[in-house]
Amino acid sequence: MQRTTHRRSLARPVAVSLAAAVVLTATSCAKSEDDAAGGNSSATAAGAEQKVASPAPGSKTCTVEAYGAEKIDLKSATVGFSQSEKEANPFRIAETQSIKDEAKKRGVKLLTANAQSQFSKQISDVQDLLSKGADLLVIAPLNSDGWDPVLQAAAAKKVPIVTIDRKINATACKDYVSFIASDFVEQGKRAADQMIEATGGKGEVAILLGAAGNNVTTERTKGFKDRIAEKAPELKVVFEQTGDFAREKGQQVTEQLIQSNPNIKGIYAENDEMGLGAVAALKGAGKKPGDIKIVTVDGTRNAVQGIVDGWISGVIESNPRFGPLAFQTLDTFTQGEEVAQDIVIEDGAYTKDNAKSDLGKAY
Ligand code: GZL
Repeated sequence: MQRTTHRRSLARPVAVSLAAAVVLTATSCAKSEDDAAGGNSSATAAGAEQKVASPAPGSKTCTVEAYGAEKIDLKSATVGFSQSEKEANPFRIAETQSIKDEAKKRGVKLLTANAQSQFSKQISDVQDLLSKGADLLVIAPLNSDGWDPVLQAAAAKKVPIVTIDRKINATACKDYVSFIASDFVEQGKRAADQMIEATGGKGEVAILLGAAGNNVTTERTKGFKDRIAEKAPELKVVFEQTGDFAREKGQQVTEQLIQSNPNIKGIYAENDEMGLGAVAALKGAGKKPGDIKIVTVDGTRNAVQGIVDGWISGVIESNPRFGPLAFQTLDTFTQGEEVAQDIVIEDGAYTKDNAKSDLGKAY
């Protein structure tokens, strides 16, 4: 897998430079729906050593004193993990597994909850984790807004929060300690680079937008459009519609798309599940692999296999393996040391040149 370091640009002055990279071993991958249904056997991507993350340049830091919490021994603490979406999506399966694996490896007691893609349930899930005695929280938010009740409840109990994956609109080192995520704007830019290469930089393309109400959709869209404008002005985005990050909706929207826009040359799917839905729609319409160029984001096993099979041109990874990084951040913080408020997890990419050889690293 090609690994590239991309950074979110942060205007804030760096307080101190922190020890940066965290090198982890990707030791597991998720069973996707197809796998679970007895499709491809999902081998374990053993031993894929990879540099996974660094503090974003310019990131401020946070300490227990600044946050208003107490030093605790992580080993004797209870960590509550709130997952946002139902685990039909391999991204969510791999993300949750990564958290569970790291808690087990560290011997930390873990409580988990899954909001089944319902934001009101995620709010009550987190309240429930607090009532069950969570001393620390790791939250993978479904939405960026609406977190005030949870933030107030956690602050009242002096329970620090680390957010992973999507951003919540709140104050770092006050409402949450650190935000650990991919650089989604860069993912969009890299998807555009792959789309420009696949289409020759000319013609009509469509965007299958992610779900509304979170920064991932906004930033992946911004990165893609900015890059197209910068490098391939003759590539025109003529269609944008949400597929809600879901395979079935991605298929339905693509079925409409190829009826309304028969000249469409490329489809940018803002996650693999929608990209795989698009492949199903093209197959149903009698298209052949490569007739319409598909570029997606996540790095799931079935999407990378789609590159091998010729249906998908490229996949930008969105690394879901937050477990080691989230617990490292909690461990450092609860010992009273400084942690970065903004931590960027590194993402790889798959093309026809490495999809077959790197399939084992997909999740
Ligand atoms: C990205 C994550 C996105 C995945 C989708 O970090 O929030 O949500 O790309 C998932 O697969 O629905």
